[in-house]
Amino acid sequence: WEYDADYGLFLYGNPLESPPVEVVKRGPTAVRNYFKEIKEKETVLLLHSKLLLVGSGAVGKTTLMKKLKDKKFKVKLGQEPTTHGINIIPWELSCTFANRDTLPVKIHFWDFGGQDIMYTTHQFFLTKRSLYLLAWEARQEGQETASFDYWLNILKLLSGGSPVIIVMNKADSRSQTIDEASFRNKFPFIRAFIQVSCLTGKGIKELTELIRSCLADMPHLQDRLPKTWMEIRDALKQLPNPYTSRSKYLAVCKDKGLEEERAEFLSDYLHDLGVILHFRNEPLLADTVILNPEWATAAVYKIMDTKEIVENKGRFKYDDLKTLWPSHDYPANIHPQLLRLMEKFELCFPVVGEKNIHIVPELLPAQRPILEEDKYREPGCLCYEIHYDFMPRGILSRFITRLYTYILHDHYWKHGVELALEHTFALVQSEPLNRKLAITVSGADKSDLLAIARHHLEEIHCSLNMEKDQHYREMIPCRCDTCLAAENPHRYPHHLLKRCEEKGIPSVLCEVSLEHIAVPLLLKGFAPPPPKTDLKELFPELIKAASRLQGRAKAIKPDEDSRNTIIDAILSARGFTVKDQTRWGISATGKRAGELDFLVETPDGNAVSIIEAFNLTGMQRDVIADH
Ligand SMILES: Nc1nc2c(ncn2[C@@H]2O[C@H](COP(=O)(O)OP(=O)(O)OP(=O)(O)O)[C@@H](O)[C@H]2O)c(=O)[nH]1
Ligand SMILES: [Mg+2]
Repeated sequence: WEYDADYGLFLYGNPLESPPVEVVKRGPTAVRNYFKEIKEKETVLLLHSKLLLVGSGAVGKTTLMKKLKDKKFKVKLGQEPTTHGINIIPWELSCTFANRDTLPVKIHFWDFGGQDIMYTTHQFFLTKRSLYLLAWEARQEGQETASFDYWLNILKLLSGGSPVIIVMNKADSRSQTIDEASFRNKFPFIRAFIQVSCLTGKGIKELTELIRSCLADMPHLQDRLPKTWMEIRDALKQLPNPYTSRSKYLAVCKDKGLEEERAEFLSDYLHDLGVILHFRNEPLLADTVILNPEWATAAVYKIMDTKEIVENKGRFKYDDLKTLWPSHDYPANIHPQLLRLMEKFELCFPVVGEKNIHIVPELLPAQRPILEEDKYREPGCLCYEIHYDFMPRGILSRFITRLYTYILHDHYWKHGVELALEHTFALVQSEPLNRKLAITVSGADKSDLLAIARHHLEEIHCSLNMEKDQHYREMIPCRCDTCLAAENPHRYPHHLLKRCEEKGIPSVLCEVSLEHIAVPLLLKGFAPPPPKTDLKELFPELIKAASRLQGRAKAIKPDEDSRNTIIDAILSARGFTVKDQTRWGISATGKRAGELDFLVETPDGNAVSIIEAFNLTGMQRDVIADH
C-alpha cells in the first residue's frame, strides 16, 4: 500500500476473497450492499461453476458432454447433429475441497458449436472463473496446432487464467502426440492433457476426476452469498417463460424480501455470472430480463446460421424474423428486443437509408466492391496500422457494426469497409493472415475520422482485454517518396511519434530512405503550419474546436482522452503547440499530476492552460474555481 496526503490510501496486490469479484467490479455501492445483505441475512456457499466445452467443429464436444454426464451413454457414430449456438446442460459432481469438506457442486455445461460464425461472440461467453475443456482430435499434421493456438490465445485473453484441460477425443481411431511442455510453457493455465474415447469409454473416469480436482481448486466456489440471492436465482429459473419483465423480476425479489435497489444489484451480479441477461442501461432492453441465455443465443445463432441469409450475403428483413424464429418460442412482441440484443452483441447493423433491413457483417462476401481508390494513394493521406501478436476473429465485423452510420454507400465486405465523414474518407481493411488492420484516411478532417476509428477499435480491444503495446502495436507507415512507392514501407511506432511531438522534435529519420520526415505529416497527415506566436488567436480557434467536438458527440466517448484527441488535432492543425496533460500527466499509481487538461505554448515560452469542463451539467462555479 501507499499513502498520499492529497489523495488518500492506495491499496494494490491484495487479492480479494470476499466479496465476489463480480460484486467488487460494480463499485463501492455494490460492495456496501453486499456486506449489508450478508450481515442481515443467512449466507450459503456458491458451489456453482460454468464448465465450457470449446474446440473446432465435430471433434466430439457434445458427445463428450453426454458421456461425462452419463457414463452409460452409447455413442452412435455419425448420429450427433452439429450444435447450433450453445447447449447449456446442468450436471452435478461432488468435490473434496482443501478443508476436506466434500460438497456437491452444481455445474452448467456450456457446449459451443464449433462453426466459424460463433467466434464473434466469444467475448460475451468465454467467462472468467470458469473451467474449460478444450477438445480436439488427431487429424492431419499441423491442422490442429493452428486451432489449438487460436483457442489457447483467445482463452488467455478472455478467461482470466481459468484452468483448461486439453482433451484429445476419439483415441479409439487415431492418436497423436503433441509437444505438451511447450504449450504448458506458453499457456500456464493448462492444467492437464488427457486422451479419451467417448466410443470405448477410455479415459472418461480419469477426466471426471480431473474435473473434480480442478473445481476443488477454484476459490470462487466457496464464495459466501446471501441465501436470498440463491433463492431468487432458483425462483427465476422456475418461471414459465425464458424471459420476463423488469417489474415481474422486481416482484420475485420483493417476495423474497429484496427491495428495488438491492434487486438491481442482484440483477447485475447474476448478469455477470451468466445466469441471466439483463442490460439495465439499454433503453430497449432494460425492461426485459432474459432468464435463459441459451434461449436468446439460440435465436441469435439461428440468424447467423440460416442458409438464405448466408446466401443473401448477410442481409435479412425484419419481417423475415417471423419465419426464422418459431412463434411459440419467440413471439413477435419479443423480436425488437432480440434484434437489439444482436446489435448489442455487435453481430448485425441496420442499413442506413433502407427500412427494416439488417446486415450480419460476419456473413459478408470476401469480394471487395469497386471503390475510388485514387484518393488513398495521395501523399497527403493519413495512414495508420495495428499489428497484432494474435488477432482475434471478428474485430473488423464488430468495427463495421459500430460505425455503420459512417459507411459510404454499400462499401463493406468481409475484410473491409469504406467510411465517410463529410468530405473525409477512410479505407479500413483487415488482413487476418498478416495479423494486421490498416486504415488510410483522405480528405479535410483526417484526424477527426481517424480519432473516431481509433476510439472504436480501442473499445473493441478493451472488451477483449487487449492492451496497447502488450497485445498490439499502433504503427504509422512512412510517407517519404521511397516508402510511398515501396511494397513494405518503414513503419514508426505511434507512441514514438507522439513522444517526439510532445518533446517538440520536429522530424524522424526514415530507415529506408534516410530522409527526415516531419512528425505532423505522419501523425496528422499535414505538413506543419508555421507555429503560432500570438495566443490571442487561440480563443476563437478553441470555440471552433469545441463546436466541432459537439458535432461529433455521438461518435466520441465522453472521456477526456477521446475529446482531447480531437481538440489537440484541430489546434495543432492551426499551428498551436499543444500538450495534453491528461495523457502525459498520469503517474504510475493512477494519480493525475494536476487537473490541467492542455497546455498551449508559443515558441517564445508563453503558455496558456486550458481546463475543459465538458462534463459539468451547468455553470458550477465552485467546481470551476476548484480547478
Ligand atoms: N470414433 C469416434 N467418434 C466419435 C467419438 N466421439 C464423438 N464421435 C463422433 O464424432 C462426430 C462429432 O461429434 P459431436 O459430438 O457432434 O462433435 P461436436 O464437437 O459437438 O461438433 P459441433 O457441434 O459441430 O461443433 C459424431 O459423429 C460422433 O459420433 C469418439 O470417441 N470416437
Ligand atoms: Mg456439438
